Amino acid sequence: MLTVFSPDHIRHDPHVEMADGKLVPAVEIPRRAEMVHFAVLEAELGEIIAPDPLDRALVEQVHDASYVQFLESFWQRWLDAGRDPNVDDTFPFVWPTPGLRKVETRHLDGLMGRYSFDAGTPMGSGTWQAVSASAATAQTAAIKVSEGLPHAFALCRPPGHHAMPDAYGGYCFLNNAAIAAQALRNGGAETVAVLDVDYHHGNGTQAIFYNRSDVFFASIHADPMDEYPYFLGHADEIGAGDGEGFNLNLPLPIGTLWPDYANVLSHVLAQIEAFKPDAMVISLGLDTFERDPISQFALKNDDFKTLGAALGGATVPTVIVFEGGYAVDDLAVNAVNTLTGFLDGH
Ligand code: OKP
Ligand code: ZN
Repeated sequence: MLTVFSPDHIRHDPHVEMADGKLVPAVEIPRRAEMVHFAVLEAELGEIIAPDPLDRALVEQVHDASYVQFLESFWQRWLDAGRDPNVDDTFPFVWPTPGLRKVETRHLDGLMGRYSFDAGTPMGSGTWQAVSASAATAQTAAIKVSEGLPHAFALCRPPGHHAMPDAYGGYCFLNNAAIAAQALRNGGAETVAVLDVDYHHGNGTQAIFYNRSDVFFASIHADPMDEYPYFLGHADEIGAGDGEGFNLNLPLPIGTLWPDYANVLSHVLAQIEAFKPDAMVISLGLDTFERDPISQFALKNDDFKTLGAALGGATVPTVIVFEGGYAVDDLAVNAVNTLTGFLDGH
């Protein structure tokens, strides 16, 4: 399997994040991608290439141009505002929640709130370089699949599935999976299915495609009544307008083990097959693992082989996009198990 990877991910190097109501050591760290990169090399899964430059017009098909501009210009604005140039991590703290206005303020604190939805997502001096490389990774993998490859692995970091049309959050800035799906559409696929198997609901991907019937979004995740992102990902969200019936959420309880997960997965895969997509994007989070430090499902190392084989059973051109997974010492084995399982099933 072709892997697309950029070493520029290290430019996003957070040290702390907001969790459990206080600042704690960051978990979305460069070592995550390094572990998966090393594993793909060791397992000799195939060629590893660097991404082509990011296509801004493609990004603006799934994100607001003003939001992308904010991300790109953030660090210069931080410096222009006279703020500490040596700080590793910056955080928003005020948001235009319903009833307040999404004003494009002159003040940076207003702008940071305008373009984010949580305080759990540190941004620093090199974040844009890493984020644009991550999005370019998804774009390049999708173009390779459009050009005829049966599958490709976009080793993205930072992840993307929480990123909204105009807001960052959940360690995500640009929505890599949505960019891959849109690139597949532009490359000739009339219909694309996005299957999100990250432990957390992919609220950003859902929001981006919620009113569209050309992209079917399906997600299996921890019940948002009990887990981040709380305010999206519930089972009654089925799409709207033209998109009604093209959004499927399968929330599962905390503690879910592989047998229950597998049942729901085969149901979702049948729904996707009925949609008859021309291409597929898999948002691959490895945080369903039993020892993930921020998650509470209980898949074991070997379960990822079975997961991969089930995902590979859908013989449609597929882009696999790396999302979450924070048990860094197990990321290598879980990634390789999933990818080799996928190849066996394909
Ligand atoms: C990103 B991805 C844990 C705080 C959790 C947000 C989690 C974002 C997950 N106490 N903060 O979907 O893996
Ligand atoms: Zn996750």
